Amino acid sequence: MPDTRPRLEEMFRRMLLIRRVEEEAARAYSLGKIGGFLHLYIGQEAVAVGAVAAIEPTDYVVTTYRDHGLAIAKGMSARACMAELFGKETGCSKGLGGSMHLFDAPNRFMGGHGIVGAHIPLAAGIAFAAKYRNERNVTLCFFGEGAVSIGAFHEGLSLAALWKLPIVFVCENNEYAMGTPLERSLSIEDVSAKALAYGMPRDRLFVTDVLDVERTMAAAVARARDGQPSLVEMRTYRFRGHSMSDPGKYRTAAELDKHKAADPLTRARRELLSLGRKEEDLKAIEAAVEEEVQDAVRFADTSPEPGPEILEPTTYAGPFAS
Ligand SMILES: Cc1ncc(C[n+]2csc(CCOP(=O)(O)OP(=O)(O)O)c2C)c(N)n1
Repeated sequence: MPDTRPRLEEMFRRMLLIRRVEEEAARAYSLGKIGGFLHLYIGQEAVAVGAVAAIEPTDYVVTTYRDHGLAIAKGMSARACMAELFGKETGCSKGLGGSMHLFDAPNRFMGGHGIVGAHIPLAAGIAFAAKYRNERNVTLCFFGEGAVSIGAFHEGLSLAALWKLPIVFVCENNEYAMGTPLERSLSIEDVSAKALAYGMPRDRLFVTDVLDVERTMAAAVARARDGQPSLVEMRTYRFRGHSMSDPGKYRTAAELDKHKAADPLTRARRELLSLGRKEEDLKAIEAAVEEEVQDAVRFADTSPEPGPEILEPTTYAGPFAS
């Protein structure tokens, strides 16, 4: 049996980094340092970290406005993420995109998209380009269960199946689309069944263990690399409201507590202890993550805002007259 401890330890670190970035973002938002919308990923970290562990750095990720976790999992620094949330020039999108429009081309993180479902055909296009150029890259496309009733979802899956595109569609089913529970927006509870209409392989996981996410995704990624797209449903749960303006009154405290008790982040910590990692080793990881997050907040806070000089180069392709 391979030793899973180093892998799980790194996944724990990444999940914790995302969790702490999100918690600090919530704090900064309430202090008025972040404007606009802020959709937190707290509770869903295992999906991003497990899925990205199953791909190569040259593979692509595309997602929704709930994008901080996947951006960081794909390699964006906490600094670049936090500075973008603060609207600063040092952010990944020079402070012009904000929370919903994180973008990191060098790490092949292709957004951050605000219109529900609209990025699904874009992701199919990225996968088409990779196939057309004979690259072996796979695209992972993430969306919520609220997107699967949108026409663009069906257009994207239909063409991906027809053209055998190297893509995995990942539905992060967190049980609510804003305040609308699953059973009031979908006629079937098993989202993965939508793949049947396109003759596409499907898989479904109730996410409790980040290593299970990696295994499930690894199988789908291997298929995608051979030109067989899949639909994978990750049943997960968000611990916060839809966005910062949502107090989440449509669900009970008991429901929330039940899901928090099954938090994949605390499970990974427990698992590491049971595999023989020492409490002080985990505390050292936690301290290092804390330093990284506090550094990101300081960096974001002290960075300058973008000035008018970036308008032209960010609006038009060069060359520019001096
Ligand atoms: C086409 C479109 N319709 C409505 C909205 C407003 N809206 C933003 S998020 C959201 C809910 C989406 O829920 P889901 O797809 O389950 O993703 P989650 O937010 O749970 O991650 C809606 C209706 C939008 N952004 N785009």
